[in-house]
Amino acid sequence: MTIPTPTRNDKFSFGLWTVAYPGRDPFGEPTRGDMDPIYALENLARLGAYGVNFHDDDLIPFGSDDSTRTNIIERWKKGLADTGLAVTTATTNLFTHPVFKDGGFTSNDREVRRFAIRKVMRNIDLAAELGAKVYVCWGGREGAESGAAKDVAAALDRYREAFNVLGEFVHDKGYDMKFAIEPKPNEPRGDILLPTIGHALAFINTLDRSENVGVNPEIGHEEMAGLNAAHGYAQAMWQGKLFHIDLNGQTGPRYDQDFRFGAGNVRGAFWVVDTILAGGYDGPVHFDFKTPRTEDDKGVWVAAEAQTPLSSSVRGVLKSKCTGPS
Ligand SMILES: [Mn+2]
Repeated sequence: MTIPTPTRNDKFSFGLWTVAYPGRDPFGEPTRGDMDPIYALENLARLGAYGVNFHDDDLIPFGSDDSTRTNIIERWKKGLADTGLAVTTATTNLFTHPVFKDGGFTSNDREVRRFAIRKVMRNIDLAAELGAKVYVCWGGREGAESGAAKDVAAALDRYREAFNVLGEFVHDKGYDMKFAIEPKPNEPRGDILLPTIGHALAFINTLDRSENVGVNPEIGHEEMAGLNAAHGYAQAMWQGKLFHIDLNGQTGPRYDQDFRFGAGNVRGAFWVVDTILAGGYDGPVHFDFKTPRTEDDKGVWVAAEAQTPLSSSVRGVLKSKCTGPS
């Protein structure tokens, strides 16, 4: 079987953080230097990628002054124009800075909750300007390690309030943009709120503008909880809520491995591709993985390139066999 060469029509997209990841892990310092974001764009375009996405702080270091921010954004826009890459989604880093140690939207500190919402709004404005149609929200710090550290009902009230405020914001601004919640069961918190696709779907039903909020499931996050990722994707589609996808690899219930797509549970990966194609998903085919801790960026591009064949091949198989519910 010939391995297809990726083209823009395949709609492959990559997080800026996936290739610019310097190889830091909880026990080890970075193994590579920082990567220039424009260099990342050029290489992704060379590999046949369609789009890219980013956390605010991936592009603009936290605390940058306004003129620095403007200069970075102008350079980024030029890089996008030169490479032809689309900005498919954007998201907010509400987890790295110590101010978010107890979460953003659900922090027990009101000042932190307000700051988190403001940080998201600022990046939504940029995302809209760059043409992103989906805004991803991963609540990585919205949780606790101790049973008494967070009143879950109060935290969910606050989580809902944040989405209601942001939903009004997007509506008032007239942006053509939807939200996609990314569930995860744990890590970096001991337990994270909205831990699975099912929890997120139930929560979304309580929002004022629920029609504008869906999910962005990550294969590895579902498999960390021992769940069948394809079944979760299928239910999200069945409810009209699969707004974006994060493809990667995971070997069963353990830490969040973020392997390249196709590594780990390859049969599970096959069934995810089958499910989303049979269900008619036509959004970006997005990879959210961590490249291995190689000593330079050569290995980064090998890993980036290595995951497109599975989704391309399955797509080809499905096209020829015409599968799916009839
Ligand atoms: Mn992950």
